[in-house]
Amino acid sequence: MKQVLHPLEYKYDALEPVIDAKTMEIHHSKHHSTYVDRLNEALAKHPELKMELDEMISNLNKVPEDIRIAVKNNGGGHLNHSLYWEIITPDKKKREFKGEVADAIVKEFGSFEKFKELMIDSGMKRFGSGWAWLVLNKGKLEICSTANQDSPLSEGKKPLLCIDVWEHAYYLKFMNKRMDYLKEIWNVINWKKVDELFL
Ligand code: MN3
Repeated sequence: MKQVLHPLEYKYDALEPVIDAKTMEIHHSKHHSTYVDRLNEALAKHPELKMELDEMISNLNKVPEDIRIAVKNNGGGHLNHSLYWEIITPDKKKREFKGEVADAIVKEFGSFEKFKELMIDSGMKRFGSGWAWLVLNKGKLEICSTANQDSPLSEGKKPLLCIDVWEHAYYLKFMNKRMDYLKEIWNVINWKKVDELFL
């Protein structure tokens, strides 16, 4: 099934000053767009495949071997970025840390501050490119990280929140300071969306 790059629900400069407009523009219109194009090139080789993308990423062994790596990398890239754009927002009302997921986070990790610390640590420890995640693993909240464009779905985990730690996500503004990006992104997290995914 042909995949589509959806436009963002906000303008490229809407997350300034936390994430700069140029980073957003290149990240979405070039990086994300390339994942979608490469994914479609791979899927075109198997028009008989009727699985949804998340189903494919959750069951990579069911994807034809000749396109499996392409689907893992580019399909993962498409899914991961689609979630990333949704869990950040310019809407201040949606940025409030509240809801059932907030209660569950405090219960699981002790406090919001402690949770952030663990997420930042997860992003900092990812060597090279990848993602830091808050996921549900068999109903339990868990922090983890993946390499490249790997998705927690491939490990049977449900993604709730993701932070892109590829350099392309932060380098123009934060340069080599991944830590500063990981500290600032909390100002634009869409907790309303994370709560919806949790429920
Ligand atoms: Mn990215």
